[in-house]
Amino acid sequence: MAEARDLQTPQYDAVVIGAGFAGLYQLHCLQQMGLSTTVLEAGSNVGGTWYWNRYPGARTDSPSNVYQFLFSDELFNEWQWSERFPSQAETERYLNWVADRLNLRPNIQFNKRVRSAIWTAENASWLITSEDGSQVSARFVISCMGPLSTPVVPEINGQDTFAGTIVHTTRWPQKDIDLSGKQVGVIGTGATGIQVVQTIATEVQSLTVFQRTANYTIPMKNDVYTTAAPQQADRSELRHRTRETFGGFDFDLEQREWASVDAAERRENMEHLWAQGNLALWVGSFAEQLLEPAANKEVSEFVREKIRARIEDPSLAEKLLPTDHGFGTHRVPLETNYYEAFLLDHVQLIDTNAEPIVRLTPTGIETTQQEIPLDILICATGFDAVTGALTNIDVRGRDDRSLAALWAEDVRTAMGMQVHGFPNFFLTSSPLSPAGAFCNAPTCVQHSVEWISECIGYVLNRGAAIEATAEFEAQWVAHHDEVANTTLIAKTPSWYTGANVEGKPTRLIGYAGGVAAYVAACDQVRDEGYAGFSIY
Ligand code: NA7
Repeated sequence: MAEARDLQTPQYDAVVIGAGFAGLYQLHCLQQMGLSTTVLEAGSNVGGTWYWNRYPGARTDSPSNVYQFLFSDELFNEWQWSERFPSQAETERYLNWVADRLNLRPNIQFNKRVRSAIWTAENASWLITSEDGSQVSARFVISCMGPLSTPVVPEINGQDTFAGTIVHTTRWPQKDIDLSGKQVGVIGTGATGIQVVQTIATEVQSLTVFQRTANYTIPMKNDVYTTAAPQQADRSELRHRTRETFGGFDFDLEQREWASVDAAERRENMEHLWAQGNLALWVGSFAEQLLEPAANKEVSEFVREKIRARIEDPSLAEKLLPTDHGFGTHRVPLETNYYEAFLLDHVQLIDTNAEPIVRLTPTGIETTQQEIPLDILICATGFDAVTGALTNIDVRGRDDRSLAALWAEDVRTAMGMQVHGFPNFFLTSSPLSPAGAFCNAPTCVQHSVEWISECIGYVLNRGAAIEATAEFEAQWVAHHDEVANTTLIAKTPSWYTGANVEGKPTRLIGYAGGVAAYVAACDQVRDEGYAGFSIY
């Protein structure tokens, strides 16, 4: 039911939800435009993903040259990264520095977890209520809550009886958890679980890793930069370049056709990309790898061979080698000494398919074959990706329609920018855009924020509201599906397809046509006076 608006409710031109990469830049743009704007942030500081994910070993899998803001020469030139793949702490420091440098803090309200956002047609504005009962109203709302912010926490029998600590990686406490000498379990071997395992293995007394699906990985080549090294590159050229590629990085897909290159040369190419120590083998190689079974098989076998070479014990290798999906159909994590962790005597790997978890007991965890004493259970079990942050909020658009109810049936957006029926409500890192899943996040976030800001600027004196039409949304969904269905990713269950959350509708969550094609489509809509959107 709609919450009543108090006459004292502070009114803004715009409310931004979230103060991570997207929210900070969105606030900056709206401030520059002279719009009264407030940011509501659930955390006690800025940083978003890099505020919440402070688990051991958290770092970017994107290189710092592109994992940063590229809209400002000052920010680009004044910040010095210390590593090619910065840690959580450094990335969080960077975002705090940006917030100060751009004087954003006065317009950010912390410890405000939004509970509902209700559209009121009479005054064409949104009423936003936070968990603490406080309210603000605004003409425009921009959701900047990040694609991976709502954790999926497994329900394990007996968990209330467990005397130790259970923690999800994205809720790692600020004061840290002392793991030294502890008996630790980790559930999950995605990008997060891999970072945790490789980082804590030598510190803990015992480590038990519960793996449901083995992943393909690439060894991270993480250079340390000296303080003397300036940012290498022309900022505006890098900004331009990242928007012209498939994945929002500074490298792009191979231009040649897979079948036109002979096997020996393809092998050489894979070795070359492998040696880069980044995600280029995944989203900087032949497109056919993600589209055609034969090409995918070749690269999958190549990566398995690389992993196999590091594990002498054949039974361990068998467990750690992915065989039930193809390379790149799940997010490919970068790793550092991950496989070597399992060679330590106090580290054991449990395949939960062969040996399922039965229950937690006061002192540990019981599988079908053994009882394992535990002090701490770390859940690296992922997220209700891309939609979860919004469906956890009661968002009510025109005619009291509920976004959560709509998306429980069918996840639809108009180019990821809006949802039909939700006027003046904009999305970033959203479903059916590349930003949610298939993009180096800052590239897409900056593009979305700029598009949204321009759109708001356009609407300001032309009408009270802008809303994607049902026809345009249907067109985009059809185009999205057509592209998605050519990929092997859409045919493989993962968080990319919504398969990791029970009951979630199945649709490839990210736009698979590539960042360059997406940016061109958005530009075209803008250039045609926001064709596909109605202003009223
Ligand atoms: P992911 O990639 O969703 O990985 C979650 C992992 O947890 C994955 O291995 C899951 O296995 C596993 N999982 C989830 N629930 C269970 C239960 N109940 N039992 C056993 N194993 C389970 O999340 P991450 O946090 O690692 O990475 C998310 C993104 O963050 C990543 O893509 C980067 O962009 C950064 P499954 O594969 O479902 O069998």
